[in-house]
Amino acid sequence: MSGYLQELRNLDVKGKDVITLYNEISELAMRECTTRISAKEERNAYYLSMEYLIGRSFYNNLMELGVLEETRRILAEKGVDINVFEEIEDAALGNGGLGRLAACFMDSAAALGLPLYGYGIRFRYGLFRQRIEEGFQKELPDDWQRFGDPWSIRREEEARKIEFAYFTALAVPYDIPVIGKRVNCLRLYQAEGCPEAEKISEYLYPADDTEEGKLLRLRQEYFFSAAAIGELVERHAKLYGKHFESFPKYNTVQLNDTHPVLAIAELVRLLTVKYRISVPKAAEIAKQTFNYTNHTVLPEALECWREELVRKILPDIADILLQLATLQKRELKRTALTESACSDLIFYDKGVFSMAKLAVWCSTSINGVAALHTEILKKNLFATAYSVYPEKFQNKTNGVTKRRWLMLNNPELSKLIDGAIGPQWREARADHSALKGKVSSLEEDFIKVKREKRRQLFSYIEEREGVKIPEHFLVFAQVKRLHEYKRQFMTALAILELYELIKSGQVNDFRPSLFLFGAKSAPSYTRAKGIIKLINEIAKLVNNDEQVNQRLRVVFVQNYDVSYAEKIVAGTDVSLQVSTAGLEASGTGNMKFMMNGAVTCGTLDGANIEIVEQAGEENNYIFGATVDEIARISESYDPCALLDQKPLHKKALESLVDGTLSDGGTGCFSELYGSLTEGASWHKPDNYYVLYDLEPYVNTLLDINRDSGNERAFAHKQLENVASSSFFSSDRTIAEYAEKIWHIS
Ligand code: 26Q
Repeated sequence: MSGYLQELRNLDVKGKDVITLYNEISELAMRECTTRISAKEERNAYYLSMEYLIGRSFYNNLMELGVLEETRRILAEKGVDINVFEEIEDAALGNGGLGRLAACFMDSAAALGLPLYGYGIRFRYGLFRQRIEEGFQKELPDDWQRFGDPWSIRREEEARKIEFAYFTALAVPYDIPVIGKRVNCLRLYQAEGCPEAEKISEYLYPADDTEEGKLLRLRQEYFFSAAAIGELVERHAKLYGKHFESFPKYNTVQLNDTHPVLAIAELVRLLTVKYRISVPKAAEIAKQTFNYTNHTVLPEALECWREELVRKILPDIADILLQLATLQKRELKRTALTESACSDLIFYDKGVFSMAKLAVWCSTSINGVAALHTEILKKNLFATAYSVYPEKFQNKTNGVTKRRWLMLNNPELSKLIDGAIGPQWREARADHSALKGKVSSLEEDFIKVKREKRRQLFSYIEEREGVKIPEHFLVFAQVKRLHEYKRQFMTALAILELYELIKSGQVNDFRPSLFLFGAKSAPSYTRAKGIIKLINEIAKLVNNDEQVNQRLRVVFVQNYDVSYAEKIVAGTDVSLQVSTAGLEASGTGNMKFMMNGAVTCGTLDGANIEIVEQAGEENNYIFGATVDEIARISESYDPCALLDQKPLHKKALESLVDGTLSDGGTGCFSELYGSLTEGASWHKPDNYYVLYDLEPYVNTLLDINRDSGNERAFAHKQLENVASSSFFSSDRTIAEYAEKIWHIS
């Protein structure tokens, strides 16, 4: 890196604007990376993902190259504050958890020196930029390349043709180096050639867990899956001739949810059509090549494609899928399975392909993303498949990269850890659990770090949102995509109740608390947008009430993204993870908060269960119905009866429709009201058990508020969480994938 530092020292900064400087420095660093991109190994793992929520590359890459501090110093000498680059770029080529996980995984594999190659789409526009106007979400295009894109290299010479009915798209790779012990490559394809082609990589799908815009989405899925598989097949033919039986020996492919499942059909298509291998043999090769990760059990997120639709734009793929379906049926006939078991397993039925079922049938390994989630897959979603091939099922509890989510975003806490146990914990795979024995002696120092991170967060919020929060406020944060199952609505109702309790004097010694929200809603998800408006109206009510606002505040930040998250997780005291039990596959925000020393206030769902296993229930706040309890009561649950018994709930909910809060004449608050009391054609009233868990939620928030009064004892709990968070490093997760699924080293 001495070349980079020398050139940086020589760099003339005079008269250059931030964007020019950003591009020039990034290019200097890039020169170092590209010369270090590692050659492929004999056996490689490939990660196919529709989404990569990378965030900002600049600081992260300089850190990974080991030159961040030196760059900061050299720039300071030239009169440039390195923080000025924070106004630039935040590549949001993903919606939420699934996309951010892919980015963490790429980082960890490089850090561990493992040959993992990512494939995806280089969307022209990422996830929309969000503005809040009059309390409502407004979506603006995210032109993330407007400052340039110095972190990727266009590889025109490696472009591939992807055939669709009526047109051919050119898939042009853009390679993004992923820096660690080795330099791996994330390859994103851009679609070019004709206007229809260009459309394919124009927009990231802004739907999280919902179905819409089918044709384009199908094109996107096939586009990058086919480009990636085409490349692997061609490379194999070059290196090993036409001996495709050995393909799985050299290639293992991880399907990040069902979005890239057409890769299975494409592999079979190439092997049968181009290399004249029989369908059963090709299917066998596919089965040994692919692995599938499931990220959600919500029925509306399980992708199905009508044959007719597939045929319209991908006729050859439709044929291959039908041949595979025939093969699967024949295969099942030869077993002793009952008819109902067989019909549970078949991926093609009544003219519809189920991508999850195809993935389950055609994969060596199937995994969930937290222990509870994997159990639910085995017991419910894929119960029949589990009874037939139990050996396919594995759990791989998610993780997050400690480089971005601790070392980079929280250097203050990282230094505290260095001081206590030495800096070895920073190495890939190393852990910091030695901190556990030292927690009691670190409380005072930790309180100072938290105070500083909170101050930084508040000053950033003031800059971005124009609201000032007094420094002593305790921070409760719920930041994640907006979805009914995540129950931001329940937090909103809980705040209304706390407001009432404080205002009426029923609760007196309430420590000043801020409820901080950040969330994007899918543009077409009307109810979720209503919840955003509701939170903003509650913020207005509470923050303007002089009687209460010295003890309670509510802020909804605009355009929550990776860079905002880096600041929020560091400055937060209490992490709100309150999904309906059984519905949050894992959660990874919960892990980032834990690593930065927030206690979890949450339900027994997803990875929360493992968080309290690691850090102790006494250091966290668990409440609410469990999966079993919900299963027991679901038939008899009557939210209206409950409302009649609970005047506090009734009052909170009534304020949506009694004139206390205004939805600007849109009717969205009475729609929200109705979702709890009446339901709709597609679900029961209070489908997510908001009212069921509300009372224990409010009580838990009051407990936390009381406990936080003992600052030392509360800091102790927070530090126990930091000390127990090593398990949630994605280095651990990736080491498990490498050993148990990919068999790479
Ligand atoms: C499906 C069909 C049609 C259109 C879109 C979709 C679609 C899009 C995005 C389905 C699912 C997603 C994203 C899912 C997701 O982000 N899941 C999250 O994955 C995280 C990483 O494993 C988990 O931590 C979260 O619990 C899970 O919600």
